[in-house]
Amino acid sequence: MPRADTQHDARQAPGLFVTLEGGEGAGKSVQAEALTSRLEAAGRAVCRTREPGGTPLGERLRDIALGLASDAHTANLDPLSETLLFITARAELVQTVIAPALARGDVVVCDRFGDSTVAYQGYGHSVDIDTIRELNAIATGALAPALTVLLDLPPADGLARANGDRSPDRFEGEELDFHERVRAGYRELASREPGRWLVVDALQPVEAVTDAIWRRLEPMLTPATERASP
Ligand code: Z5A
Repeated sequence: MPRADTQHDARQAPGLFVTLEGGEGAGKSVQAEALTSRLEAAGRAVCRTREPGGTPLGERLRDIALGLASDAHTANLDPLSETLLFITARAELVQTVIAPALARGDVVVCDRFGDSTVAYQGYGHSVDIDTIRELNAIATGALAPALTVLLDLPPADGLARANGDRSPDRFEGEELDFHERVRAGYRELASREPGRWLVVDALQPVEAVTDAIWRRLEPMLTPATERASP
């Protein structure tokens, strides 16, 4: 059952909720930054956040889920436990960061959200997808993004980009097959709900990717004068 408090705050709120999804190295962080700049230049207040993370608890859970924590026994979490960690972090992020920002009228730009759990733990690790959807709904008060951008590219290209930046975490160390399942899962999700998703070829240069997102996002921005009126 959705959490009534979050539902009231976030689903009816004046802000705009945008999420970025995709595989490793797809360019989510780079695009989150570029979109934040464009949105601010357009006069919109932006709350930029990420999953897992975005709150002190979320950052600690991130270290555990990604196998970066110093206690080695968390390095081999089973998929259901892993799912519940991401869900816990999401519940707190929505309550303490996303819902208040949407209530203020901000554009929230979130690097990964509930679709990551469906793609990675569901399609990637075979956790039951209906269960994940239900857990997502409970954790978020059934909050759904107005726009979800899938930055799509072959996993080998994304992993090469990501691994160029730092040493691989637990997910980046998975077999290529796993990342192919995640990609196929994302594409299926996007094809089922084209009104919410925008699929962008992430092999394009950074600015071309930003332009493609902006073409879809800009018309969704309500002018400040309209937002201020009763
Ligand atoms: N996970 C999960 O399993 N379940 C869940 O519910 C959630 C998450 C929420 C998060 O780790 C991990 O958690 C993730 C899924 C799992 N798996 N992994 N690994 P993360 O946050 O550390 O990883 P990430 O989200 O994949 O971030 P990333 O690897 O940093 O990728 P990115 O943000 O999409 O890419 P980037 O940092 O913007 O760019 C990477 C590099 O590519 C960088 O050098 C850029 O300069 C370059 N780049 C970016 N765009 C371009 C273009 N267009 N051309 C050329 N080069 C580019």
